[in-house]
Amino acid sequence: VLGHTALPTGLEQSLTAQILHTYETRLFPSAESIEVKRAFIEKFATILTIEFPNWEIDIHVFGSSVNGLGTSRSDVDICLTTGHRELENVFVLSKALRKYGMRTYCVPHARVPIVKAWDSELRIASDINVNNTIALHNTRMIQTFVAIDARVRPFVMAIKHWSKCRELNDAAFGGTLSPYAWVNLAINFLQTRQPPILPVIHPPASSLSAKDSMHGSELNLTFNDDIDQLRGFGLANIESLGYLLYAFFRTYAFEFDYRHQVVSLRHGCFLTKEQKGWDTGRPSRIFCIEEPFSTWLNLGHSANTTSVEGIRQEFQRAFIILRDGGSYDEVCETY
Ligand code: 3AT
Ligand code: MG
Repeated sequence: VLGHTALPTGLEQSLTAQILHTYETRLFPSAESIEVKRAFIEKFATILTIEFPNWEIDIHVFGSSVNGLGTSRSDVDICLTTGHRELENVFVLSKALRKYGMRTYCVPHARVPIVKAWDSELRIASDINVNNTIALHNTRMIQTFVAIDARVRPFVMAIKHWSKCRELNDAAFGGTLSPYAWVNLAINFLQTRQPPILPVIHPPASSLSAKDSMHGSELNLTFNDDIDQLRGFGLANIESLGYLLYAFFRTYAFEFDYRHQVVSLRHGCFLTKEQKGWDTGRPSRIFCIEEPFSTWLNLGHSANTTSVEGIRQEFQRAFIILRDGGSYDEVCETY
């Protein structure tokens, strides 16, 4: 009963306008913030040349400051590549940054060890890893999706913003989902519209099973990144941003089968937990979102049964507010 009511045309148009207004006035990064990020990267590069004068170190910026989904307040995600593996010890980099007044915090034992740095002069935060290049590929993948259809950027940013306002985007400490996991849900949703707004850009898989893909051959990092060919793919679909957001909440409030399904951007559909060998009842496999390249990783691993129930209630809350004519601002009300 709750699930299938359409949004009246007036509400849909008004919601679309509200999303675009928030996007243009609060989410789209300001020119100053882009300049601050540029200045930070320049300063960071200078520090590296002074502190490690004879080492060849390349700086790659990834994540939301380059994938088109960042706000003025987003941090700068940096990956350093170097043959000097001493630098993979995050404390070495941390010590160097501290000499220049940056506050740092090391996370050495994570799957991807990082230094978290805060530059109090430029007032900007940065996460830095060394020689972990995998995220450079998914950043390029997101850039590709963003370039295909004009709705992608405001739609995904509207979801990221809502998840942040409702405190649903803290995988490390909140037991919810990372911003990257939310981006995967949003893109997969646009792939599963009828007709689709976004295409599948990864090559067809030989095996879906998590076990096989992990122990199989090399990680397949290729995908179709021919933006000129892909642009305009979604034009046969004329759904508005307002409708899409409403339908997104409805899908995850009432339609997605959390017990059995897996969100897969790689395949542009929902897989089953059984297909992936994820039907083991493990507490890290309640909400299943397949990482598009490292397909054995569940991006929803941080959410347990209780937090998935909480996230689901948030989807229902958002859906009900919109169905009853409430605004996007109301949906994003902070605690
Ligand atoms: P903010 O705008 O900073 O909130 P973001 O899009 O930069 O969000 P994250 O901070 O979650 O996203 O992560 C930064 C990038 O790191 C995004 C993605 O390229 C990569 N990344 C994050 N989590 C994973 C993961 N589990 N596997 C692979 N890549 C990841
Ligand atoms: Mg980031």
